[in-house]
Amino acid sequence: MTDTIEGHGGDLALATLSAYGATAMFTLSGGHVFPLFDAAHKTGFPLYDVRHEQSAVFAAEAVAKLTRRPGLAVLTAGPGVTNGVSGITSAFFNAAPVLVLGGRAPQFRWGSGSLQEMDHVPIVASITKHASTILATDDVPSAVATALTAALTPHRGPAFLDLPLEVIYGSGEAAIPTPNIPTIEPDPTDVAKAAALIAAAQQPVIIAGSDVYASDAIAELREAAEAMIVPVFANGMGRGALPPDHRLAFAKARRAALGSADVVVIVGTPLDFRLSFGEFGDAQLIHIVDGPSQRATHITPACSPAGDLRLTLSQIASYTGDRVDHSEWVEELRAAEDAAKTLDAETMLADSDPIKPARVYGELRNILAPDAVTIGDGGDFVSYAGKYLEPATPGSWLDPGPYGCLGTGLGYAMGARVTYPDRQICVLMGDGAAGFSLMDVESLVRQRLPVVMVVGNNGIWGLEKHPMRAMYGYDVVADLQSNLAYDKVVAALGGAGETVDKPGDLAGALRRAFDSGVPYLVNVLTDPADAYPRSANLA
Ligand SMILES: Cc1ncc(C[n+]2csc(CCOP(=O)(O)OP(=O)(O)O)c2C)c(N)n1
Ligand SMILES: [Mg+2]
Repeated sequence: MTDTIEGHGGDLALATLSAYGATAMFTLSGGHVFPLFDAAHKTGFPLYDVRHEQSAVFAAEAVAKLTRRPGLAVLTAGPGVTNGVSGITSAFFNAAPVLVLGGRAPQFRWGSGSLQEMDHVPIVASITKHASTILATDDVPSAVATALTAALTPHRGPAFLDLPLEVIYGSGEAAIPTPNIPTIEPDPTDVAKAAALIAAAQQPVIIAGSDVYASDAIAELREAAEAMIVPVFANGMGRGALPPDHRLAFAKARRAALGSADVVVIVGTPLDFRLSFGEFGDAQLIHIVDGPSQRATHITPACSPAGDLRLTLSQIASYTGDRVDHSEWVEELRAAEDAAKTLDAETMLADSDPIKPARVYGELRNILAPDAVTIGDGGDFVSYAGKYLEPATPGSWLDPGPYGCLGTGLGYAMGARVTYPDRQICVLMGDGAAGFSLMDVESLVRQRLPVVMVVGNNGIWGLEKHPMRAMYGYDVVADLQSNLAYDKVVAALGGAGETVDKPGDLAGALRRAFDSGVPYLVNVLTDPADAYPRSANLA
């Protein structure tokens, strides 16, 4: 415990959040939460506002994912909180340590019909690691510390607290707790078994996911892969874990690798639909997770060490037993990887009319810096981004993850820009997805947060239209207006942009976008007939 401090509920909450490493507050105004604004205003704590509460939570989620520190969203009572529900769920699926503080109607006359009087806690209970109401101002620091500890303890996730009007406006006095986030030690027997299986494998593969970055275990992942000579693929925030030119870094040869692997090691990501639910033929499966709650229940791996990923991976790296030399396997996969890359390089040059999404990424790759943060929000257009962009820095790729919520784009962009004032921030949006958050360009312009938006404008909800046609032979409710000038929407909101309909004009437009220093939208008219080749859509 540190010194006792005095103040209103907002002061006590923010002082605790600062002690736990929070660095920015995202919000949309409401009288129920003014004391939190007052606390920020008095202390110079960075405060950003948005045009829809879901963007505030998405921004907090981006900060949490990028920085591994608490993201903070403050939502006013009732509709403020309910508008944030998709964002909270997204943080839950993505294990992002976000604290959402809600305003709340006064407790002392609960039931009398105060404005926006509703109990938020049951609504968010199933999508948070902790949700409760603070009933006394003196309790604010300990309650915030409890919620943040839950959020920051692996497996991470969001927490929710609401503060009744008299609690947030009332005065109190309490000590600010010292952060103490527990480390979960993996069972050494599980880790030894995993290491022995990898060492004895003929053709092992590692797939590393977001929790490797969230656990700050990138260096340990590399040490383990190098010590065992195992090819590494990555998804989510794990992308870029190994530099693209590393001998063991792979992206394209995944199908070949999983098709003939005898041991598959999945680290820091669930065995969900993105990883064929953990079913890899006859291969033995090792699932390394950051806490027991993440062990799969639908499949039984050969072993599943659960605990701090740094400890698990460094223990695997220091395995002292005999091991098979996997160099030949790595070289075989390298040949498959190179062949796939050559094919992709040709596709990315496509000089077609209308423009193919692949060409957009072919041009973007030449302009993005190695540490650029790229954000995907959309359907097919973003699937192509996943395929063609190669993040070179871990923690620089933000996708919506397994919750797949459209509309994260500008919230994530705000969080990324606030986190990295000097990096390129590039949001890739479908034209459908853009509709969910484009009004927040106004928030970005007003608060001087420049980002580049690239819209793949095919005039359809592509990822739904093509599958529906394939299923029924027709489609409904899958069209948008063609050739809309989304760049002019951005210009009207104080930013800038341009429309591109010829592949040869892409490079110039993208350069102007990054040079502009304002929110800038490159509206690329892409081919509506182009469908991302995918094998499964829903399950
Ligand atoms: C909030 C939300 N609503 C609906 C969906 C279902 N959905 C998934 S992809 C998609 C189409 C996206 O269209 P667009 O952003 O234009 O990208 P495109 O596929 O055309 O490239 C839809 C509607 C979703 N994932 N999230
Ligand atoms: Mg579209």
